[in-house]
Amino acid sequence: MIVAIVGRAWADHGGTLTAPLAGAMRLLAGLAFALILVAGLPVNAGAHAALVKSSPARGTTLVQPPQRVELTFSERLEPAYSTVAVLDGTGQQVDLRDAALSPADSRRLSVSLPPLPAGAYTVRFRVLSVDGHVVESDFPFTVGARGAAR
Ligand SMILES: [Cu+2]
Repeated sequence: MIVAIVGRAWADHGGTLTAPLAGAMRLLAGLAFALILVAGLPVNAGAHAALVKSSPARGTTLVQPPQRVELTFSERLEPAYSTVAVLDGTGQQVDLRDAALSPADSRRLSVSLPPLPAGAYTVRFRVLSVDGHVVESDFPFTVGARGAAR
């Protein structure tokens, strides 16, 4: 049905094309549109746990080192299979290894930090949403030089 609608719209604009070419173009346009719809479906209808908010935010430079990293996801997470770690510039894990979901809201995952020296850090997380899908990603943040003076 969608293909038919797109095909008709295309035909309205491409009235000067010869019939076989117009048919092929109509089919291509329909296919492209259908592909876009299919590709968009998991995003629209899907229940993957997407990261919607973080503290520190992705890519920020902080003057004061953060005391913890907090992640908020779009879906509830399975506590046994959801974790977050903070790594320093050499890949060494520097958090206090107490990553846990918030008891009040299982969409929120956090881990606490010791006083971090200035430098570049990576927050790496791997979470399982209650629909059974794993999402794994990471993002950087930086602690500025004045933070190290504390
Ligand atoms: Cu999912």
